[in-house]
Amino acid sequence: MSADAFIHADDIRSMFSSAMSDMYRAEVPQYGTLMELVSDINEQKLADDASLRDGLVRNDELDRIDLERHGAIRLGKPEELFTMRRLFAVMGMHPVGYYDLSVAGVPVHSTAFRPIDDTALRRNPFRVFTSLLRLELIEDEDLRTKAEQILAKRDIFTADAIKLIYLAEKNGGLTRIQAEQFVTEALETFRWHSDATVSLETYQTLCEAHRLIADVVCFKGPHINHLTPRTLDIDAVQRAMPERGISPKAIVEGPPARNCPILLRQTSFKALEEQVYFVGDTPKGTAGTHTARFGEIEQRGIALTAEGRNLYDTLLSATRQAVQINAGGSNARDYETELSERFVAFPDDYETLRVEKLAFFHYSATEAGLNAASTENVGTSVNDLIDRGYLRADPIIYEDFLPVSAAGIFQSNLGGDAQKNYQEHSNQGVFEQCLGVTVRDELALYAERETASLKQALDDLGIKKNVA
Ligand code: OOG
Ligand code: NI
Repeated sequence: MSADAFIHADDIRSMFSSAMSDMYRAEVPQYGTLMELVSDINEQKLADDASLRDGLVRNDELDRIDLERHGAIRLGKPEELFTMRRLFAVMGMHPVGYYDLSVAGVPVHSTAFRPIDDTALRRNPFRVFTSLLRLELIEDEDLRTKAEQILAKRDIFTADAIKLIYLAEKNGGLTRIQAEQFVTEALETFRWHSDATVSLETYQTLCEAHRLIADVVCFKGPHINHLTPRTLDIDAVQRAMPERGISPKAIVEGPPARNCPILLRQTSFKALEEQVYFVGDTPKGTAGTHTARFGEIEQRGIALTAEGRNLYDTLLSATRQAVQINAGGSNARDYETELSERFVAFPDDYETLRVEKLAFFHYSATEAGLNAASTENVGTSVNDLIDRGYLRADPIIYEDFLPVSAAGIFQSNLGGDAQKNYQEHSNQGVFEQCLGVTVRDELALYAERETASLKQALDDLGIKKNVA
């Protein structure tokens, strides 16, 4: 079969992300309400802020805003992660970054499956934050063995999904008909199942060890637990949520509101208490409930260099040490004030972020630059070319996640007394063994994109310069 009979992986990802969104909208009605709110506020923001709109158009980002979302799943065993990696690869999504959440009392480690190159990100940046349960963190040995036995019995992929993954790997792609079938089969893995695989009693015992453990172990598959649209104004959405019957968590995770948004700001809300039938004495099972699925929104800003990220981490941890949010969130305003005050130390204009190498930029030659370069030697200094308006630097958007924010999202949705401290920490090596490959380093990916854009821009201006 010739390669051109294959549908592009980016198109399979778009089909999948849209099918997932439809499924989640049907399963979790508040997700639909949230999507409408986000879309209304994005429209308003674009109408009010011409420079934001121009920037998005220039970066080819405007069209992707409405498509844009991320989801999250939690897996139970190494083979699941291994096959999930192969399933996402069919859609051009690859593991980027390693997140250790055990430090925040959540017994998982994670990666984000996402597209990697500029073109793929522009087409559809759909990502899935994927966590693997760390059973070794269950202290009670009997309970750990029991959880392992329960998980050993389940198979989260359909036989046809596995066949199509093999086919895509063997042939180097899927035809449209195969891709459609693949999307249908893959979706089955992410669906909610109201029949638990265990009794109510086992569920409760696992919940006592950690609610997250119960969420992963007791069900037939890794139900998608949220789908997050990207908003252009998270504070406006947070304020408007109660009017539409949604009550968000007390604080927005991540950096404070700024003129130049950095990294990622997120907030979430509890969406649903599910009816669950536990294995029991009646044919239908013992009825009970489980809260698994929630809603989340996010606002994305510029990706930071290692230096910028260090500054972010330092300021955030100082804030968190100064103000600890209490259970009811009644001191949320104190936290926000502290956060804004600390972040005064983080430059808030793009030119300073660029010159101080705190953030990543996409370079391009301007019309004026191309005109000048056709008649004169424009020089080789990047800063000089920027000052003369011959080169433009636009923010590269952060495509990844933040471990402290992720822990906050996990905790607010697990509820109550889930906070625990685990002795064991980060274990990227074991995670990668389960995955079957090493994860990509997100900072290296941003740096490559910046360097490639600068090289292209300088080439366009007729400048041969080693920018490596
Ligand atoms: C994942 C929580 C993390 C984010 O956006 O940081 C996350 C989960 O609850 O499974 O989705
Ligand atoms: Ni999320």
